[in-house]
Parts: sequence; C-alpha cells; structure tokens
Amino acid sequence: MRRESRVILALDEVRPERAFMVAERTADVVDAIKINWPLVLATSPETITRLAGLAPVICDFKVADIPNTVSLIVSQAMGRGAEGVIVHGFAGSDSVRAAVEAAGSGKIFVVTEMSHPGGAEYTAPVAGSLARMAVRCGAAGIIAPATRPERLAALRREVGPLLILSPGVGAQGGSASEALRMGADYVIVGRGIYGAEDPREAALRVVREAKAVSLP
Ligand code: NUP
Repeated sequence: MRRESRVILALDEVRPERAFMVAERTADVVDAIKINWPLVLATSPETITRLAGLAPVICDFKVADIPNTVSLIVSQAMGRGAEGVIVHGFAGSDSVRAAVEAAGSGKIFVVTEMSHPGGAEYTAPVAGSLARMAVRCGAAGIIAPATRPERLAALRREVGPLLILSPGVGAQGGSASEALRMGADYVIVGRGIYGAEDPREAALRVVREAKAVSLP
C-alpha cells in the first residue's frame, strides 16, 4: 500500500455510477480505497476487482466468525484483488490467525476500539487486549478511532510499528491532522469525500491537511 497521502477513501456511496466516478476522480490522490458492504451489495463483488484497477483496495467486511468461515471470506476477497481485509478481533485469536493465513501476502487489519459512541461501550474496555492480540497473530495493522485521539495514542503504544488506520474523520467529528499526530499512519474518510459536491477537491483538502503533519 502506498504511504504518500496517508488518506484512505471509504467508498460507501451506494449509487454505482457516482461511486465509480468518485473512485476515478480520487484514485490518484488517496493511498487506498476502502470498500464496505453498502457498495458491494449495491453492485457486486466484482467491484473489488474493478476498483483494484484504480488503487489498492481494502475490504472492510469486519469479519467475525469461526476460523473456517473467516478463511473462506478472506480468500474470496483476496482472489478478487483486495490488498487487505478488515476483521473483528472479538471472534478470537484463532479466527484472526485464520484471516492472516488466508491473506497470504495480503494485509489483515483488526478492529480494536470502534469510532462511534457505541464503540465506547463494549470495544473500548477490551481494545488494548485486542490490539496486543493483533500483534501476536501477525496482523498488518489495527483500526483505531480518530474520534478519541487519546485512545488512538494509547493503542499506538500497544502495537509498536503495526499500521494504524483511523476512521471517524469529518462526519463523525474527528480531525485528520489530530489523528495523524496521535499515531495514525492513515486516516479513513468516507462521507467527507464521497458526499462532497467535488469529491476530488474534498480529498485534496484532507491530503493537504495530512501532508502538513510531519511524520514521526
Ligand atoms: O470503528 C470504525 N469506525 C468506522 O467508521 C471502524 C470502521 N471500519 N469504520 C468505517 O469507516 C465505517 O464503516 C465507514 O465505512 C468508514 C467511515 O466513514 P465516514 O464516517 O467517514 O463516512
């Protein structure tokens, strides 16, 4: 995955034509495109392959299942050209290990503390433990909240050099520069980019903000 802009587009636009327009207009600006169930269900899994022709694709399927099913889902996503898959950690280390094995040279990212208010209820208390488990299982990185930058900094201390991808910027109230300063490698931005009148200009604005933050 590139590490130039440090911005990942969350392409949750469900109008297929607009989604592909946004992808085409921003693919050279962002480091990756994250695809989630809304767009896959609105189009087809073939969308993974189509988008992979434009930019590295991360499948945010938040997989949480028994190891065998996790392995099947991750293999399908990789086979369609994904560069990485996001899985939940709460299903346990055997499930996360199965994801890492199925990904081969691809990347597995483990959700720790979720960015929405409800994320503080159940995921926050176990986020540190999930992060340490992600390290032990050989994950490429974790997902940590831009909406709670001090928690992001604490999770950075748990994972050392693993990648941190941080959603919650813009529509959920988090700040891209703050998240990057507190330890995120990448910020994930959805509505703030695909919901804008000019998605390319919106993406460039976030990229300019990210570039103004000096790398650690
Ligand atoms: O904790 C998480 N919070 C979150 O928003 C984990 C995620 N994977 N996401 C995803 O990031 C969410 O499903 C959406 O695809 C994206 C954020 O989009 P937006 O709030 O910037 O529109």
